[in-house]
Amino acid sequence: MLTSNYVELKSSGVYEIMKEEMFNKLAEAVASGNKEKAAELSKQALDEGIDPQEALVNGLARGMNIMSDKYENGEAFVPHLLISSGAMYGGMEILIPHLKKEGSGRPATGVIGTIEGDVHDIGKNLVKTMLSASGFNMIDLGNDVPLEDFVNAAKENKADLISMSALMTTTMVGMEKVIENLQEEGIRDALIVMVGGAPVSEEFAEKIGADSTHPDSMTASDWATNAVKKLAPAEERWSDEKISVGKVKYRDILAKKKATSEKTKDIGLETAKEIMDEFEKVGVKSKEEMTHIDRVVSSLGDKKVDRLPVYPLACGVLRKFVPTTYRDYTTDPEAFAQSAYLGVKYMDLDMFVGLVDLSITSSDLGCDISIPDEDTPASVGHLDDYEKIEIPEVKEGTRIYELIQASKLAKEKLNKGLNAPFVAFHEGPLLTLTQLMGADRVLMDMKTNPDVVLDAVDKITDFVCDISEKFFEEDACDGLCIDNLWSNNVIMSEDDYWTFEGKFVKDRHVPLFEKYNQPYMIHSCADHVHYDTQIKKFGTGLFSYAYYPKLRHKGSKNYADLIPKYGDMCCMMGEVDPIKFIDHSSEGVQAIENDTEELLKGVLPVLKENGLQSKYVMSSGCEIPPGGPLNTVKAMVDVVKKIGPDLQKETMG
Ligand code: B12
Repeated sequence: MLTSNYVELKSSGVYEIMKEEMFNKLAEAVASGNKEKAAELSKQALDEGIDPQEALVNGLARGMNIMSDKYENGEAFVPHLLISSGAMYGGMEILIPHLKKEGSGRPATGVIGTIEGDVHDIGKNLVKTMLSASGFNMIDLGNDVPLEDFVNAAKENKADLISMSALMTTTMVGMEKVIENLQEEGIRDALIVMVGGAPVSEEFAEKIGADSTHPDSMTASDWATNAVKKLAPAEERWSDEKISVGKVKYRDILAKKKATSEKTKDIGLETAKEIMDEFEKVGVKSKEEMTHIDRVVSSLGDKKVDRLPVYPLACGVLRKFVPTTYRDYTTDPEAFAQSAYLGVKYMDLDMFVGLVDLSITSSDLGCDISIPDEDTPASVGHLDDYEKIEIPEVKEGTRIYELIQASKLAKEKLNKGLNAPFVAFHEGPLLTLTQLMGADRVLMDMKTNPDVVLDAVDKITDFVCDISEKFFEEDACDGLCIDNLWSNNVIMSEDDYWTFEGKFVKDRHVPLFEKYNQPYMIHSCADHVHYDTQIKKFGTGLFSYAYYPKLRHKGSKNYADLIPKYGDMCCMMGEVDPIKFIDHSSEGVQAIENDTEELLKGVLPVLKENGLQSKYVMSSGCEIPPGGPLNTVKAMVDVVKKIGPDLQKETMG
């Protein structure tokens, strides 16, 4: 009966209209993030005889594309995308078994993950969603994925695609190794390799032998969908014969590569040694008019200075002067304090910011942490239930207490030995919560379960306030800087930020700084920061920011925007690209020198035009990669010391 109705309907044209309506409803269910509706409509579509492939592509996936477009235009944010992706998967669960049954062929299979050493997975998850929306069967290996797992998963599943993400310059290199492993195994040509993440450029992708890279998840999935269509059938690509040919094909290339590759050397250690040797020979080159501490304090208050202060955010990388491992830097107060002391001494830095890693507070709240010997610790085992969050006392035995003691030691050493200020550092409430529960989960729960998230932020704000208070009570710092990472347009709207962190900070955290007569200091290395909230509403005294020129059209701001707008109330600190510090060649050093000079020459006149004289700290916008070299860091300091005093006099009189 039903079938005969459809035959009639199909021939009448009404069916086309009905189908179109169904696709619109499916798209709408996904775009509005309604999982139940998406599943219900998918069932209905099947009942009505609509081709599941069409329902997926023209309905569910279209909804996801609508949201992805909105995200790119700044009209939707990551929480919306995550909820829409949940709705899409809800519908897909219903449709997919029928796709297979109806013999629409084996769906293209993709292996996806974030590379070893890297826990950034928000972008990777979006790429996975868009590929799934395009019909790929995605095998998600998660984040911090051991390199061999990509190859093994590709083999096991006779994959058509490998999609790797890296958000850090230090982990990007892992992608090249995966490609080499594929070549070694003879399966490089059996699949397509796509790499991506903020630092990945087209040149880099080409250099490591990937097939492509794309700046966003939508273009990535469009490209991959077309690319897999051009592949030969899987049985052919994955045949023993092809694999043997593949092994031979890449043997010579790999042998050459191995022969020419530099011996693995510790560039941090080498450059530290060079700097120390030079220091022992000549000491600190120039005798300056002001002490570090006077210069920094004067700058914060816009008083007269001999030159602007300079502090590229070199934190963990300074351990190479001791030398000590990253593990010791994070767990042993002596090693931490000595790294700060020797770094400031040998590099003549104007201050030190005590950033250790971003998982200290979540660790004390019960999250499992991995602490590698030579890399930044990361939160790995999240809590399964918000209700389990219990606020510990800030006392001996907690990681944060250890950090307070380490900071106290570093402060004493810097103040007494070098006349330099020590700025302590810890995570803000929302960063603590995302590290504890997982970022995707919290961002999604903000929309689906806001009260639970608000309760958790509320509790954690108490903890964050206790920590700051302890820093002040124990006199463990000259200033305290808070990482308010999530306050930006890449992740959430200014309204959401205000609801889920801003008002807690304003009402409870900022007053504590006022009580101790301390300026509220913020670090956020994200792009498109919500500065009005972060600076105007909080009354912030120092803001350490990164600048992303490529994203200027989307609202990434530099000193020319920031000083006129916020210079009267807040000292800005940025913006030389931290990633550039990794290139220790003479060209790399030259690039840092040029960027520093350009920034200094740009900032000073803008300060002057705005009636200011010194309210800016020359810095790097984010942490200098801890596995990187130190000669580039030194280059930045030396330029400011060399040209800073004359420029200051010329401009300010
Ligand atoms: C959020 C964030 C975090 C969160 C991550 C939470 C999570 N679960 O992902 C947390 C707090 C955990 C974190 C930790 C750290 N971070 Co972080 N972090 C960021 C931040 C602010 C945003 C990243 C993000 O999610 N962007 C939004 C998503 C949607 O964009 P995306 O990832 O770029 O993805 C898009 C595209 O790139 C593309 N894409 C992504 N993958 C792929 C793959 C393929 C194949 C293709 C084609 C395309 C593609 O499509 C996506 C969607 O459109 C960036 C700054 C920035 N703006 O990038 C710093 C940043 C990445 N972090 C940085 C650093 C230094 C760290 C830490 C080392 C800090 C520390 N000292 O502890 C640790 C690293 C720990 C570790 N071992 O990994 C640096 C890295 C610098 C460097 N050396 O290269 C950055 C660049 C900040 C900076 N300016 O310096 N971080």
